[in-house]
Amino acid sequence: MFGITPSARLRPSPFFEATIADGVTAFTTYNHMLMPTSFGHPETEYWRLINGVSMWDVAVERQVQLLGPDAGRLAQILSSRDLTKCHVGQGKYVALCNHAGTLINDPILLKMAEDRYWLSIADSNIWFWARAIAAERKLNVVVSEPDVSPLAVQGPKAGAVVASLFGDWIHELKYFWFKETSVQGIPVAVARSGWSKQGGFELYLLDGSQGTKLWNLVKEAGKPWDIGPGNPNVFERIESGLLSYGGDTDDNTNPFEVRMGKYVDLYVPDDVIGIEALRRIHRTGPVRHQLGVLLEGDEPTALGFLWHSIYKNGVKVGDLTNCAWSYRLKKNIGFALISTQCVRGDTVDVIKDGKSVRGTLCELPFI
Ligand code: THG
Repeated sequence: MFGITPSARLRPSPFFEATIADGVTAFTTYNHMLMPTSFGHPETEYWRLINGVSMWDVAVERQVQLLGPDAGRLAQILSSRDLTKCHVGQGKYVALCNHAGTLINDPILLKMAEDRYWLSIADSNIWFWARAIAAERKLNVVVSEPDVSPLAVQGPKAGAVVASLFGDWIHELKYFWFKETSVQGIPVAVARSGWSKQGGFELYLLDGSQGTKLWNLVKEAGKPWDIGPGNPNVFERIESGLLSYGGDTDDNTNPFEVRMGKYVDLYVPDDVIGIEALRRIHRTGPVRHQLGVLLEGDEPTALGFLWHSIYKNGVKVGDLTNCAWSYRLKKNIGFALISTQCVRGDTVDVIKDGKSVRGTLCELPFI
């Protein structure tokens, strides 16, 4: 179709060569990197994740490292979730908000040491943000990007594959916890996490020169379970109700609107960015919320992943922020970011190119 011009602005993934060798057919951009989005067989890739095991280059989930005596303070100032009980070796899903309480990223925070944290970020520039806040608050902390690149192994058979490489102790890891170790001389942090609800692990490669080696080790170890390449799977994530920052959010979305209220601790100190706004929004109640939409029709639609307006009784009430064919429900499904006046069970119309598709609102997740 067309090529991509290499430049210093586009950081290569350590797994890039390996994914090319394995037949990647499409990429998206994320954090100034390329992420594989297809290996040419979307339905096979989906069922492999649901029934087997799939491996994904998610090096685009880049790490923002906070290092120094004030690293913990900065992590808390940036995050509206209480981190006082976060242990070394533990990860937590957190909401980063700006001063208006608007969501600006939804990373996994990893506490590497008392004075060292990583934010494993979604698609927005948090190095700028963290450095600016650290400087303004006069904190003793260095913000940088370490040489770290996650490789996800997801699906019901992921545990068997990862255990065959690292040992049975990986089954004892609790959700979002991790351990630093190595395999055949490749340093990695093994975490129980990943952007699917099928279970699995993320191997954070700690030496970018060994990407092809790690990819091929996992590929080889996974052969008995029929492992294959995949990517954060849009069909599964919509069925499972997983949020995509920047896909399902706009410049005005707060955590309460997108089911992240449980990660906002209103009692955190007043110096946490956005907490005063979040307390106010919590008091008055958000104006939108996130629901599922089950669309009429038994054929995959071409609604795609751009936002489409949602109407009820001829009045615009919200947006469809994604839409995909569910192979398990045999329906088109998507997320609505919609007025809190609209509730589960309501009938709505999604409008695209002047054509209207009927849908019913439901709670998330679908499955
Ligand atoms: N892995 C790593 N980094 C990441 C992602 C990842 N950074 C960006 C992006 N993904 C962060 N976003 C999410 C969104 C949802 C979840 C994880 C990362 C998730 N949510 C579960 C849910 O909503 O049901 C569980 C949340 C919980 O129990 O706390 O897993 O994938 N390294």
